[in-house]
Amino acid sequence: MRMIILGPPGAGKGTQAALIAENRGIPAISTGDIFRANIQGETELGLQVKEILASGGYVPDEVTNAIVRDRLAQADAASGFLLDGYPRTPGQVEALDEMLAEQGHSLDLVLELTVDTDEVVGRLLQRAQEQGRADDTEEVIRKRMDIYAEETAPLAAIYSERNLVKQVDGMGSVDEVTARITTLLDQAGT
Ligand code: B4P
Repeated sequence: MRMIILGPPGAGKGTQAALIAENRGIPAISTGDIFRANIQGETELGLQVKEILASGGYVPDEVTNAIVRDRLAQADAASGFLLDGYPRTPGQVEALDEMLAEQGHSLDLVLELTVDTDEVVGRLLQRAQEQGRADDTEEVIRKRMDIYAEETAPLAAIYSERNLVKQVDGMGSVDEVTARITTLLDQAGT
């Protein structure tokens, strides 16, 4: 199973990706987590992207695509994966298509989590209090939402044309959303 989870910042992508991946026995690959781990480890990549993440901007496609290419080449991703937070731009969609074609594979499903704007802002401000992530301030959240609307929201249309998108209501508790996704994946026979 090769899947993508799409949705605005705070929609629950990372939360649900971890749960689904564990349940289906595939790795959840989060570009955001990879960047944050590199920032924490003060690697060359971490130093390169630290300011970008803190400001809510997107890391350049060539950097992000190279990281995903390396990650998908690892053994645990050979029989399936769930990508969380990637692709985020049309250029990344194209790059992912190329990576999959080189491996002789294609995407099976795109899960799109839909959540009200007020709800996502509330969740991220809550996370700011709990975890103090550098990009969870009100100003940066607003910027991330704007960039998402401009750059990433249109990706759903690209994948819809390929009949890959399944929308899931992301409102409600984590367990309620997980139950909806599980039902959908079971129905899709995955
Ligand atoms: P991400 O790590 O992807 O951050 P995100 O969009 O905020 O989603 P996240 O997964 O963390 O939050 P979630 O919705 O699960 O990206 C961070 C940054 O990295 C980007 O801004 C960009 O700079 C860079 N980046 C990453 N990928 C990139 C790419 N492909 N190209 C370029 N740049 C890239 O959860 C949010 C909060 O809600 C959590 O606290 C969670 O506990 C809570 N929550 C989840 N579900 C809930 C529910 N049902 N009810 C209540 N709370 C819930």
